[in-house]
Amino acid sequence: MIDFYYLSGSPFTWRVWLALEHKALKYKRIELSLEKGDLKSDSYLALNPRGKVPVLVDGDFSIYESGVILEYLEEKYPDFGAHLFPKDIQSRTLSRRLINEIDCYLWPTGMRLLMATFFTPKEKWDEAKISNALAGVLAEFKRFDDYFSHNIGNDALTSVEFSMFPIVALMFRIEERKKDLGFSQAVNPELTRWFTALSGLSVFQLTRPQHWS
Ligand SMILES: N[C@@H](CCC(=O)N[C@@H](CS)C(=O)NCC(=O)O)C(=O)O
Repeated sequence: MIDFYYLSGSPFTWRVWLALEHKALKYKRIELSLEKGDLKSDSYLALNPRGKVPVLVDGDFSIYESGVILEYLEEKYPDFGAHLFPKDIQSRTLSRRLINEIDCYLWPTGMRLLMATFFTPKEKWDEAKISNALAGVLAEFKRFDDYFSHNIGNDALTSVEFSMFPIVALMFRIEERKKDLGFSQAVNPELTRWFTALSGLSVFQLTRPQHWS
């Protein structure tokens, strides 16, 4: 049995949940709470000394870092459910590059925008800081124009979609809270088309953070 340590709303845990579902694996989802300090408890730090989610425990093997977890699931369970990476070596390598770009470049810009909005009380919002963070997010998303234009977003789900979707969802969620953010007007319409198409699929609906509804 696989134990999957999860935090609602975390894009890195969301991608692993999507992958577990996509591969139709049996797993137990263990929900952690930041407020209760679950991530910094001794027992959790023994699984991940960085005190971050996600962690996957598969029998006697425990692993953290979501991108590596996706690779592990694909290699350990090649014949379960659907594949998480394309078979062809060039497509697979390009997928890994995209995931690296998401983690190293896109996510840090998204995190800055989250910090300036979601994690700052409304009365302390600094509009200059927010628009600066938004500019960073938009510049990064622009680099993925080609991806959004060529990904039809329904029958070729891979780890790239599972890594990108939670971040895009978070950006739209910020805009729900700050209606004049201007994210949806500024991004490539192909991104919105892609997001709408994926949002309609059952795997994304099933895994949507419960506290978001
Ligand atoms: N590179 C890590 C990032 C994990 C990460 O940053 N997780 C965040 C949630 S999105 C976390 O656990 N934050 C809690 C903390 O830092 O205390 C991965 O891909 O798993």
